[in-house]
Amino acid sequence: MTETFSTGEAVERVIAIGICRAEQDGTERSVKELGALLLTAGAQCVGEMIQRREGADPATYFGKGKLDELKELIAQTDADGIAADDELSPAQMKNLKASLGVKVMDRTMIILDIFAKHAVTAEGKIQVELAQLRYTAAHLTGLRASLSRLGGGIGTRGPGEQKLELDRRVIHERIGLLKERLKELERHRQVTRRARARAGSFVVSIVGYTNAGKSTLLNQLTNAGILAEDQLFATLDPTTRMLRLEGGEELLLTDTVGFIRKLPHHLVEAFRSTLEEAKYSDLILHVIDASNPEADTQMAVVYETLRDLGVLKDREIIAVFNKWDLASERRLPRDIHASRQIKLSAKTGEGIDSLKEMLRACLLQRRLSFEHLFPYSDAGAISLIRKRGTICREEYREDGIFIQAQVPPDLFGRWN
Ligand SMILES: Nc1nc2c(ncn2[C@@H]2O[C@H](COP(=O)(O)OP(=O)(O)OP(=O)(O)O)[C@@H](O)[C@H]2O)c(=O)[nH]1
Ligand SMILES: [Mg+2]
Repeated sequence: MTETFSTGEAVERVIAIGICRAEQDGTERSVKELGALLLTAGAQCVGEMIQRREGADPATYFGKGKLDELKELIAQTDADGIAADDELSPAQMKNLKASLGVKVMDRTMIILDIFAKHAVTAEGKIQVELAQLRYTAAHLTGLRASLSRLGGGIGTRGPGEQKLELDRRVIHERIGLLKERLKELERHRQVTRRARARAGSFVVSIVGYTNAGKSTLLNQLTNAGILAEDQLFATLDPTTRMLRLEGGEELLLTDTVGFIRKLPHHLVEAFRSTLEEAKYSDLILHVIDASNPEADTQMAVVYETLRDLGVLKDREIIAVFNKWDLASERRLPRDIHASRQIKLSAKTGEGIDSLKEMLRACLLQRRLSFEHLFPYSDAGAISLIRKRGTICREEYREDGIFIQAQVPPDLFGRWN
């Protein structure tokens, strides 16, 4: 993970806490991941604490005894705050603050904070702010009590470092306004999608767990120059680039926001149109960090999210086992949804050519054999076929130009 240097303000010292509800439920890893999220948000994770119990205490999250232990750890590590791995209720926030005397946060607040920091486009910023406002509206009493008097620092920053709004009336007005703006932007996105569909472009979406290497892969394939960093949620806004393959075929590749376990539902809602991008694609590249011991779980999280978004149905998927330069010794998990799989390193470029061949095979599979006699005056049609398909035979006959080609379905329909 990248080291974080603070500018001015002291780096907040936070303890990550979680509840283990059953043996091997992944809590330990999830709390570790929360530590990484804290680091990405600009804080320092100075300790971890997990309690085994059937469920969170509705009043205080941890049970009494564990809470005392936590108090001790706070004193020992000189922590400024705690972050729970589950979304806290307003009552839990209030009570924890009263009992511990430090800032109280949860996983959702940290993720929202990172999203706010990384949002670039107008749409991204609106989506984050909307998610944040909805979260705040649902936790208002808890947040008022649980944040420090000044109300600043991590977990409280909106896009553009704007401070968390805690006035209910202002929040609701703002939600209304942002929803309207977002609708407008979504309309634009639909227009772009329709234009792509009309142009018959072959559209490929890159999806995967955060930090799996999606942006690195798109950069490697298309020299896109997108920010790729050892950070969680480096990318929030969809970026689309064209890739021209060996045979001259073109396809559109889109890289977008990554997934994580417990992705806050307010974020999923606000980012729905961005996350759903994959719904409008012909093919999905599922990028997996094969070097991560958690690859199995991460893969399951990705599929769960895709299913929730209604993306999985009838979609062709290639499993891209990335970071192969670090993982060649590892046993690969099985991606049961993928029809093809490939191992590569987006960083070194090893295996990229094979992926391009695979993409080409998928694209050509969608093509249909086509024969037609074009009048000499219709040179435009032939150049279109050359651009979008592959011409296998071209004969200049007395009555016109005879073409035999492999073409995408929409061109096939045009002259048949
Ligand atoms: N060793 C190695 N590192 C890689 C490889 N691919 C990506 N990385 C590194 O993994 C980190 C994350 O890469 P990104 O491309 O930003 O990942 P992402 O999936 O776009 O992440 P988010 O946008 O945060 O969801 C970066 O530090 C990359 O340099 C690879 O094949 N091998
Ligand atoms: Mg990225």
